[in-house]
Amino acid sequence: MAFDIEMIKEVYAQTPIRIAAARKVVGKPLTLTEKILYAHLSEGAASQAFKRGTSYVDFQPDRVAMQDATAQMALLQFMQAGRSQVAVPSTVHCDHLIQAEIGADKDLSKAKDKNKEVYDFLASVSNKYGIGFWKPGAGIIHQVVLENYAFPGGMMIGTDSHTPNAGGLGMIAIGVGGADACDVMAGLPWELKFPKLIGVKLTGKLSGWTAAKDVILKVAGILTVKGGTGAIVEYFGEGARSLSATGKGTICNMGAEIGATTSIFGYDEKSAAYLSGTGRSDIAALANGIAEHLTGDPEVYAQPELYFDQVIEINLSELEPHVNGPFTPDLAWPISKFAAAVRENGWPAKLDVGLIGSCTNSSYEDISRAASLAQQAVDKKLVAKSEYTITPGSEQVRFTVARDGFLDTFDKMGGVVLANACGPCIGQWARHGAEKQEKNSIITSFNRNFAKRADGNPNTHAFVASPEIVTALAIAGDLTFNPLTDTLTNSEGNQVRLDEPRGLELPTKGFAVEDAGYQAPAADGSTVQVLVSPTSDRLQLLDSFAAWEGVDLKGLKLLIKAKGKCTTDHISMAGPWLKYRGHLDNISNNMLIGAVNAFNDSTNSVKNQLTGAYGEVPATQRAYKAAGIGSIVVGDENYGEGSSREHAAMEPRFLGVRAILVKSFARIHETNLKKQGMLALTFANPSDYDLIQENDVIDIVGLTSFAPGKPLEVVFHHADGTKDHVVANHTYNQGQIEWFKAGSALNLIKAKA
Ligand code: MIC
Ligand code: SF4
Repeated sequence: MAFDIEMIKEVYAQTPIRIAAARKVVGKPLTLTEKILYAHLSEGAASQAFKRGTSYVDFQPDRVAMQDATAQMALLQFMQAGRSQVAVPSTVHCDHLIQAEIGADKDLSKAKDKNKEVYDFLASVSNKYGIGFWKPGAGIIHQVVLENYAFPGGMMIGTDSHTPNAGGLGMIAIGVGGADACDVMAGLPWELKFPKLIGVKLTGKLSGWTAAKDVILKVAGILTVKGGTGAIVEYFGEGARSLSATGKGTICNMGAEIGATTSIFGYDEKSAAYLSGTGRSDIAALANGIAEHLTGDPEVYAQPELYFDQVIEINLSELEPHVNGPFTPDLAWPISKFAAAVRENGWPAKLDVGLIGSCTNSSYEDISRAASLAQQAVDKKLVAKSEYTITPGSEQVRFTVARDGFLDTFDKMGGVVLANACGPCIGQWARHGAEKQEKNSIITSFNRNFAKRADGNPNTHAFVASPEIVTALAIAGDLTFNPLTDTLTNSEGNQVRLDEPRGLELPTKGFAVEDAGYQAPAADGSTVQVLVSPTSDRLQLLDSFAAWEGVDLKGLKLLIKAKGKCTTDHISMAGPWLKYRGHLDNISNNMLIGAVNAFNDSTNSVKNQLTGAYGEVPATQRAYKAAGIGSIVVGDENYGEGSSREHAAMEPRFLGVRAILVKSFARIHETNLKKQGMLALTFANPSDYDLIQENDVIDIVGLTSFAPGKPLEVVFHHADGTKDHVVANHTYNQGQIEWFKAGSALNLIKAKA
C-alpha cells in the first residue's frame, strides 16, 4: 500500500555511483550525511567539494510529507503551480486539528465534524494531484512516516519541523515551509545551504531508568536551542547501534529543538529489525545490499574530529535521566539535580498532569516501558496523584498496544487515552481551568515547552522528559520525586519503590491494525473538483503578493521590537488559531501576539505611530496597511525558532510588513521569509539592536543593487531628529533575490507555468 519499492530500488541503484563521484571531488573519507546528500544532488548540481555552511546546493528529495495544519497552505500554493500531478511521492496526514478533551473516540468524532470542510479540502486536493491521504485518527505524521515511508539512505522533506524523526531509520529528513514542499511537488530542485556537520559519538549502553529521550535532552543542554543551526547532527558509535530504531527516531525528532537542519543515524541491525517488524523486509534486504553506503566511512568514526565541525561524546552507561524546562527545551537537569532546582527556583513542585506520547515518544517501546510502571503502581497499591494522558503516535501502535493489554493497564492507573494525534502538544487541549491562569506544573514526553504552548496559560510550567520519567512523576504527583532513589507511600501506608521500567522494542506478536487510515489517490484525478467556498472562514484561495516596486524602502514604521525568545509560537500561535491555517486573512489576526514588546514588556501591545495610542499588534499593522505605510519588525536571537509554519512569514507579508531585522534567525523561518518575498536581515553588529527606539521611522537602503554577500544599510530616524545608520547582513543568493523582486518564489513558478 504505502511505500514505493520501485522508487527505493532506483535510489539504491544510483547511490553507489553518486557516492563514488563525490569521493573523487571531496578527496577524503565521507560521513554518512555527506553520502546521502551527494546521492541526492539534483540533476543540475554537479558533484563538487561544497563549502559547509555557505554553499547553496540543489537537491532532489525522494518524497514529501505534509501535516494538515501546514498542508493547507502548502497545497493552496501548489494548486497555483500549474501541474496535474505531484512530481514525487507525497502524503498528507490529518493529525494537528484534533482537540483533546474527553478521550480518543469522542474527541475524534467531534474533530471530524468541526474540521469537515478542511478535511474534505485536503482529501480532494490529495485525490486530484496523486497525494496519499491519511485520515484523521490514522496518527501523527512522523510516526506514520517512520512506519511506512522512511527508508535508509533516502531524502525527504516535510512541512513540519519534526520531520527529522525519519533520521532514526537513516534517512535525511528535513522540515521545511509549505513553499519549499510546493517546489519539490512541482518537480523543481530543493535548495539548502550545505550543512555543517556535528558528530555525536555514543559509547556504552542505556540501562535502568535512562531512555533514548535522555540523549537528546542532554544534547539540547549542551548545544542549546540554537547550537545546531545550519548543521546536521550525525550519531555513531557502539552506543548508537545499541539503540532501537524508534529510540533513534526520538533523538532525531527532538533534534529540531537545537535548531539542527536534521539528525541521522546509520543503517544497522536495529534498522533492519524495525523495517521487518513493520512489514518491510524487502527494503531491509535491499538496504543490506548497499549497507556500506548507508553508514559513514570507518576512518570518519575512528577520528571524528578530522571530519566533523564539532564532536560531542556521550557515554550512555553513565547518562542520567533528564528533565528539561521550564519554558525552553534546552534547560537540562539531570534527575539527581532536578528536585533542588525546583525548590531553588520556586517552580510549583506539585505536578498536575503527566502527558506521554506525541510524535517523538509513542513507539511500542515507549508505551510498553511506561506501562510497566503503570502496572507497578497498580500492583504496589499506589494511587497516581496527577492526571495522566497517553497520545499514541499511530493507529497501528494504538491497536497493537491495546491488543497487548497496555491500554488497560493505563486505564487501571487512571490514565486517559487520547486520539492518535498531536493534541495537547500543540495546544489542542481543552484543559479545564486553564483560563484561570494559575501557576502550575505539567510534565510531558513531547518536544516543546514554550510558554502557553500546551494550554494557553502563561503560568503553566511545562517540563520535558522520557515517558518513563513522566509516568513515575505522575504517579508521585510531585516534581521533586526521584524514582531512582526515593520511595512513595502507598494506600496501605507502606513505603514502596518503583522498579526500573521494562519494555520491548518490538511486539513479540508483531504489529497489527484493522484500518490504518490510508486513502489512496485517484489514478487520474483530472476530473476531481476542489471546492473552496468564497464565504468560508477556514479556507481562502491565495492572491499573489505584489512584486517589489524597484526602489529603496523608505519611511517604514517600527511595528514591534520583540525582546527575548520569539518562537513561531509567539509569531503565529497554534492552539485555537490552528483552525485558520487555511485562511490567511483570518489567521493574520494572531500575528506576533505572543511577542514581548521591548518598550513596555507587554505582549500584544504596541504603539501605533499614526495615533500615538497603544493597540494590539495585528490591528496596529492593519492600520499601517490601510494607510499604505510599510513597517518593520525587529527581533532578538534565534528569531522564528520552532515550527515550520510559514504562516509566521506569510502573515507579516500579507499585512504589509516589509522586513524582519534580528540578531539571528532559525533556519526554516529565514527560508520561509525569503520564499514569501520578505526581507530577512540580521544586524551586522548585534548591539545595534539597542539603537532602535519606539517612534523610529526606518529606511532600507541599497535594494537597487541588492546582491549576494553585499550588506544593506538601514537608517533609523529617531523622533528627536537624530539618526543611526546600521549595517544589515543577509544570506540571499541570486535566485532568492529574484524571489524578493518577484514578490514571492511562487510568483516565479506561476510565471513559468
Ligand atoms: C509544532 O510542533 O510546533 C508543530 C505544530 O508540529 C509545527 C507545525 C505547525 O505549526 O503546524 C512544527 O513543528 O513545524
Ligand atoms: Fe504534533 Fe507535537 Fe509532534 Fe509537532 S511536536 S508534530 S505538534 S506531536
